[in-house]
Amino acid sequence: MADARAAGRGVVALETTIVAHGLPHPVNLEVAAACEAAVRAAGAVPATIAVTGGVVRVGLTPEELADLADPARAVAKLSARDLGVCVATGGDGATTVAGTIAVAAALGIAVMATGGLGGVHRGASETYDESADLVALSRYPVCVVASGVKSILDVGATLERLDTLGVPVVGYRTERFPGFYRRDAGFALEWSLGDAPEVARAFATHRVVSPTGLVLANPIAEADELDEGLHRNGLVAAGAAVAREAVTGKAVTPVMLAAFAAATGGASVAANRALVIANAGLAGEVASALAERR
Ligand code: PSU
Ligand code: MN
Repeated sequence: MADARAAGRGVVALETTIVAHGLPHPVNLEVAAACEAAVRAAGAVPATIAVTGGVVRVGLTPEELADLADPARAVAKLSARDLGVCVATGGDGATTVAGTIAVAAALGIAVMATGGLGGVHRGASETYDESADLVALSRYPVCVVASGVKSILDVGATLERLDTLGVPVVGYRTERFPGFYRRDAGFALEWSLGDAPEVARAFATHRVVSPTGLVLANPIAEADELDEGLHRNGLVAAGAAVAREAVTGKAVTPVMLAAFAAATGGASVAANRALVIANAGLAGEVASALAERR
């Protein structure tokens, strides 16, 4: 990564919770490699982040990535608050968006890519379940490219929280907030930008006037969208799985994603794969545009 900087190239942080906990094996490993390739194709350098043997790693070898992707390893899911203890105890773990941008910010990496952000869960007024991704975005000055928030969430409440937290939400070539597996979650956006240099300009100014990150909302390509009926079935199945398995905390999102995949015959996995690779490519373009400004 230091080499990339010296060469004036942009760097994109990539998370690993989607690899270890979000996608089934072996698609997860293939997607991790494809995301790195998409960043490189955009002229930037991928920095896939995880903790292995108590060391925060920025950039993983193919063997290390394969290890993280191996379901038998069942590595920890690391949010920003977990990093210190995981390192101190010599543990292994995959970083969420929150964990990844905490590390990225510490190293001066300005851009990251994910699939769908975490957010406010349905029923959060009872459970208080709101992803730490939101608070992390309010703390770390990183531009996060995502296809909106996961559609299993309370999207409206999540957008309200991002407003409160001072995190700008900007559509990429869209004025509608994306719905993860679908292009439109049913909410209008105030801001939309049309290319990576424009995003880089916006984020460069934002960083001067605000301590927060920025969400660049990139909708899934039309050809990759999940069928509307399948999406509805997936939502019902995901909600039912959480109730049936009585999961709480970190386990909620992985259980919902797995139930969604089962209910859609794997179609949600194909959509997730397509959108996260596209987001990595766009993040690479934004990182390259930011590097060009320096
Ligand atoms: N995007 C995906 N799949 C995922 C995630 C994002 O397409 O699995 C992960 C990210 O790491 C995100 C996490 O930070 O899900 C959210 O988990 P939680 O709701 O527990 O905060
Ligand atoms: Mn949660």
